Amino acid sequence: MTKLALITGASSGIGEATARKLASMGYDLILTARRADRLENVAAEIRAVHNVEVQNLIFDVRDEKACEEHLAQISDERPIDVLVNNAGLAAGLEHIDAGSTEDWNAMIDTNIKGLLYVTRIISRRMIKAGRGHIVNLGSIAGTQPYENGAVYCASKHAVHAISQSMRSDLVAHGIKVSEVRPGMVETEFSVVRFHGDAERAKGVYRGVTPLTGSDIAEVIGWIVSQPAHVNIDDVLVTPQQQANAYMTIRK
Ligand code: NDP
Ligand code: 8X3
Repeated sequence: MTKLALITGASSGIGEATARKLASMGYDLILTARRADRLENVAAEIRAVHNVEVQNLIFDVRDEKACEEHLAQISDERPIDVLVNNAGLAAGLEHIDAGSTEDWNAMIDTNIKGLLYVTRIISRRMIKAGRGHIVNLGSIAGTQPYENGAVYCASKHAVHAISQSMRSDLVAHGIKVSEVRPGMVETEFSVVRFHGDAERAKGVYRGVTPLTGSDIAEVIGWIVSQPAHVNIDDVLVTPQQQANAYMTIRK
């Protein structure tokens, strides 16, 4: 039977690339994001190239009720084989005293609470089915906190902790849990972090060949292709020029 994957935040970047990768592997897809037009374009392009079904759900993962209402639209008839908890953002890059509480709330509500809302609903379906695989998008920031990034780093530390606890919570139900933790990936991430300042965003990748969304999608494709008895718990992926969160060699 054709496998089914649900990917949050599939309207750009890593989520979009993962949608294309899993479609190329024959997965039917349920894609979520807030921007309906962007998600519709992604779905249309995937349908044109791959013989798979794509269902779009447009909602904000910060809204618990919206998560419940939209995810209830998924047919009960088919188990969800893979959930990729990818929707997330960084907002702002400054010392703690200069931080914006609006930015902090956006990161905490999306990266932590949104992931939890979606996971609670989908994990219940997976438990019923007795199988499934959850892949969380953590970050290098989830173990290596850096200056100016207190709340983003805290949110990804939370994803790291949640991933490890979930692994224990779900192991007896035959469900796999994996975390992928990238370093620098050039997507819309930095434009979003700098509130639309594309020039400043470009500077993040100056002199570096960063990872692409497709690089991370390849890793996710590999993780979900392992035999039933193999669980990839945690993968840290960085550009060759980025040794860690604190050391990047720019050419
Ligand atoms: P993008 O900004 O390109 O993509 C983010 C995706 O998340 C978009 O599809 C966006 O869709 C969705 N999203 C954001 N907020 C919400 C929300 N409230 N409700 C629903 N969907 C939302 O960034 P990336 O692809 O780089 O980021 C994907 C994940 O990877 C994030 O969790 C990020 O923290 C993580 N990551 C990124 C790294 C990087 O360097 N780029 C490195 C390490 C981790 P829409 O706006 O349409 O809702
Ligand atoms: C995104 C990577 O280094 O900007 O999670 O925090 S970094």
